[in-house]
Amino acid sequence: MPQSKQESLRRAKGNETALAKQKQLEAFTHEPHNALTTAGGIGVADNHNSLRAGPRGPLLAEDFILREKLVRFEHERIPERVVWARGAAAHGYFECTKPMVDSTRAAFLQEPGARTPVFVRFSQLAGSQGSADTVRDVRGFAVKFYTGEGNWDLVGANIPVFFVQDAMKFPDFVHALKPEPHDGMPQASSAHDTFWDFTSLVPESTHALMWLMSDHALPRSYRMMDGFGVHTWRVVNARGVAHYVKFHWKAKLGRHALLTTEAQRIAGCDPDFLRRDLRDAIAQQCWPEWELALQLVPEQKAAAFGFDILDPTKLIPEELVPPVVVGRLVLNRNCEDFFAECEQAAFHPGHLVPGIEFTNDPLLQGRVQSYTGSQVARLGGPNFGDLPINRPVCPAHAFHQGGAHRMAIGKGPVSYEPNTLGNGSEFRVDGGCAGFQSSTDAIESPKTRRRSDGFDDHFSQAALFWNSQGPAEKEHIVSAFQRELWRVQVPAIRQRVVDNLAHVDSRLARRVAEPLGTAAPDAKAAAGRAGFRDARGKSAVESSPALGTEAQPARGIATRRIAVLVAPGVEVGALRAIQQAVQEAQASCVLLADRVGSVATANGQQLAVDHTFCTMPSVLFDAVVVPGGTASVQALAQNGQAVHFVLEAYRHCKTICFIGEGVQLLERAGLHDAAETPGIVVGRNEPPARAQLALDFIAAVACHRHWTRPNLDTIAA
Ligand code: HDE
Repeated sequence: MPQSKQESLRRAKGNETALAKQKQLEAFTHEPHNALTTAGGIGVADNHNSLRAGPRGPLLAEDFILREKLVRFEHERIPERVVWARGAAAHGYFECTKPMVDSTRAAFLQEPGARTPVFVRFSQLAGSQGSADTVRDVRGFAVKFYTGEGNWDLVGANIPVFFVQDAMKFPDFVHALKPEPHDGMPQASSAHDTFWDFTSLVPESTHALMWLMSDHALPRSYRMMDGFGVHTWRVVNARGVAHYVKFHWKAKLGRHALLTTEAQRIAGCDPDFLRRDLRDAIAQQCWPEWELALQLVPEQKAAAFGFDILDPTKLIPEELVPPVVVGRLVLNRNCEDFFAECEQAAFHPGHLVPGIEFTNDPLLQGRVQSYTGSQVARLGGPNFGDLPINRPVCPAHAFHQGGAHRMAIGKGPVSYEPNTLGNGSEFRVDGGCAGFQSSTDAIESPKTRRRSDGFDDHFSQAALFWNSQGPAEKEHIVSAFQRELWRVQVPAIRQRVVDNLAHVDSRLARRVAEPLGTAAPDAKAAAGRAGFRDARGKSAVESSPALGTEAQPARGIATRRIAVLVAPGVEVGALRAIQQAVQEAQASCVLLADRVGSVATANGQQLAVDHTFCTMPSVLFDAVVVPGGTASVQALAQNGQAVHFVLEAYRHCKTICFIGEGVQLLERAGLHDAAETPGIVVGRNEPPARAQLALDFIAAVACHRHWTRPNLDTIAA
């Protein structure tokens, strides 16, 4: 194919985001022209000038068109969610792949191939709606299944455990996490005194804190994180046989994380990084996908674990109960109206379908009480279930009546049950499988505010988590604790955190303590803790690879973004081979120069430039290519931003490919010995070497990061 044609193809395909945006705009502009009206449909003759008494006179009170416009404008905002306020959402479907007849009578899990529409909202726990996406935080993972038996909401998170065991402590936890009330700071951050004050006094939070300080709290993409139902739920089959169950979402693209410094810089240069990533991937038809896997535990076997299965600060190691994949979740449609869909979506752990039930987890039971109140406050009344995004796909016949913003228009005089006037009673008295029925558990216990003894061990699973991390992940955890605690002003709080960590691992506690100016923790405190113990006190699991991110197999490079640094005189031979390989692998190359437009290649053709180094720094990319061409490389070497780009990508352990003379940029950056370093791919421009170079590059990018790079702390970036 001639180069110019290739180039125009690349231009057309390369900037897929712009293309998707353009398509969207075209769709709007092709809609039939609608004349402007008021909300009541009255035509607006002039939308530029208010009605006034003479050209210089006061505005007239009779201008109902102006009044309507201003009143609607004043009321555009609704309260944001108390927690998980910042989010992004998409539509898709859930497909059952394994019939679960033996475990649950939920209709959507009976037939392989059966599809259920879903709406998924990802979110940040701590930040306000206008905060940045990439802060260190737990991510919400809320899925609304619009099943034929009504809506089921699985309102989970990207970590499998929570910070508190009892609903009574949730408001305290959130108050401690959110900005301090006297000065409203800090936004979207746990690095402050009140958070660590509270959590250091509540040791049950230790396990979740380990997750929060780990790579799981800085996902590279919503598409590259797992999800969890967190609580133990219960599934019940048609014969009434129940199993405890933990729900897991397993990301098809694997679990991948950002580095702290990278995430902080992205928060400044693209605060919408995660929501943009989700939207772009769906627009490009690289549909995000997860497997739904269930850990099923027969009720009578739960006692053997050595911890209470109702405790939401505990997980069930996959080594003890392997998850069974029962279906897949695919997101294939972006929201069209962020407010009407993402903001008005009202999730509720109490939206259950027959065959799925609560357990007595005291955090879960509190949630069931709380969510409706939240939705009423946020959405302005009890009729939020009638909003298009919340409506079930099956018919709903409740005898509710009235209330603010009633959307359904009732028929006839009957809004009560039983009745004879409205065609009889709708509710099911037959005990058949159509309606929701709670299992008939016998409850006979004295009232108490005591938790069960199985809730007492706060450290064994935190130790299991620590033992399951790879070397780089452990370093990230140590550094995250240090960074958070450096922001804590009161030394006694720092000391308490360190002392608690000694119960997890004495080396971890010592490492965290070193640069904090606190006393070393008591080494004896952590003695004997490794993994957790079963009911007989024996150590059951020492380490569990499923809890880390490092040990996963590489899963291709689909949707990864690769920066190509160019300047006039760039040699494009081998670059074309890489671009083609990248495109075939469903990833994309973005060409960056010191200005947008185009640059002349070494053979005199024009090469389109997508962005500048200045507006799109290296943190927004997964890997970098520096093509050859003497003049191009010399120009890049003179450009501080280009040199910094390479240094920063190196520091963040990303794959960097230097072609031909491009390698001089490596030397200019002071990385003389780097050619032998993991993830640095150096190749020649000549045709025989090109195909291999492209293959080596793709394989290196698929590793996500090359954590074993030496002396990273000496890199000036
Ligand atoms: Fe929530 N939670 N929560 N929660 N939660 C809300 O509902 C609450 C808990 C979670 O994308 C609120 O509409 C209490 C655990 C997610 O719209 C609110 C308790 C987990 C979302 C509320 C919990 C969650 C919410 C805020 C303790 C991890 C966002 C506004 C008893 C599994 C869903 C709203 C979305 C939303 C209360 C515990 C996850 C305030 C009282 C544990 C992902 O009602």
